[in-house]
Amino acid sequence: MHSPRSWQDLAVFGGRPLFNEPLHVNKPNLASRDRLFERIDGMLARRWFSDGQLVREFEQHISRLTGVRHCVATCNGTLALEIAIRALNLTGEVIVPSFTFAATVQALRWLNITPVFCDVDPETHTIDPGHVERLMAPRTSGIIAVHLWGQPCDIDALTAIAKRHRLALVFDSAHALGSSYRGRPIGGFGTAEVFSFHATKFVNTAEGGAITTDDDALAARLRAARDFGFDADDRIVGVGTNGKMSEICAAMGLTYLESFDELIAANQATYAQYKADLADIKGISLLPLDTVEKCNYQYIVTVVDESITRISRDELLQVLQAENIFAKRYFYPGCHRMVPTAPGGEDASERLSVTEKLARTVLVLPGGASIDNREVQGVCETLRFAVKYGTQIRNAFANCVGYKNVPGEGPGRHF
Ligand code: T4K
Repeated sequence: MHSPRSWQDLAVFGGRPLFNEPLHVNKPNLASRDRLFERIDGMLARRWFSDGQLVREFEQHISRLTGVRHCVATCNGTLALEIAIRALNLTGEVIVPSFTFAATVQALRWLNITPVFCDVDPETHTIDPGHVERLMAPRTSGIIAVHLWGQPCDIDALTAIAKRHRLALVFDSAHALGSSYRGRPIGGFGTAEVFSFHATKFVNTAEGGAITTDDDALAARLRAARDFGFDADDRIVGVGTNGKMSEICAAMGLTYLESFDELIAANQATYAQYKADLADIKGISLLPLDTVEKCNYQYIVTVVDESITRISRDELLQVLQAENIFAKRYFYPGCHRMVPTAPGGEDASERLSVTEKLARTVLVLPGGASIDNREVQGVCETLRFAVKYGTQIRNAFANCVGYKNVPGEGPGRHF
């Protein structure tokens, strides 16, 4: 790793990149290979590859961790959302934040349900309960709230609204395994909660998901729906799909769960180092996390204030990418820009003003347990340097002087 001497040395202007290998957001961390291979050996010996002993063990572990009676593991988080939405008979319109990963909204659209876009809180980036209340309409059948970046929503307010309007309340908890709300683990709130165990999550099954709930009847419907509609007696009891988790995925998940505390501690150390290293960069603020509640610290979320940095989030992203630092502008440009005709998409600048602003300013940096101190330092030094020479870099971009355009994520990739 080397540092540029002048802004013209930045890789975006043709200099040597700071990192030889790409530094990704949430590169998968690693748990014990030996334990994983032991489990895979057992699986091979049993000749049982899908929805078997390891999946049941994984479900029990998640149930214990989240303090709920039922965990229904699935092949990914998006399918888990779809199964939950269908099992809850959601129809018509569902209120959902626009500032979320595409999956939350696409799951609704896949089922021909209209997403009604809600704004988020500027401090926590989670759904604004006051706006939820204002969006209630005769066709509203439910609310899907997202514990974004692992931070719990205002669960009390949302629960009260859902109760008052007799609506299903589903939490998309894809980011929030290991987080807590008022001392209770995320997983046991609302009608159901949905997790993702994608490779980029700190507990991962390569691809995987789960639904947690304390509702026995709902759990039975979810289990049947994930298995072509078959119940435990092999009778078709409803519409179903194939959403089962494979044994090899459960083997991975169980192995990561064994390192749960260490992985969170490593994530927290990464977050702490970013906090220290970013502190003196004016205009780039790290999203503060609740220090009383538990959190998994998986996402390193910053907000760029261009009026201070004099260089925009997108320009910073170009500088970083050229250095092989693949930061991300989650969740640009906001899901409402994907479905402009859905209610809430029109007049977006007024109705979804916080979402619009966050979509323009949020920059997620490489984090997690597999990034080391030196790499964090390199990311922060690059940002510090780019902000220091923000005006020059911006002018050079405008004049296209020696500017090497970086083929990165095209606009719209993240909705
Ligand atoms: N709800 C919410 C709120 C979610 O954020 C998500 C998923 C879901 C629901 C749905 O859950 P799943 O159906 O995915 O289980 C990523 C993830 O693919 C996605 O799971 C996640 N949210 C989202 C926030 O991020 P992308 O579009 O950023 O691209 P991806 O997965 O190709 O790469 C992400 C980064 O990780 C890159 O920087 C490359 C790196 N990477 C990726 C993989 C797969 C690795 O280093 N190794 C890998 O194996 O979506």
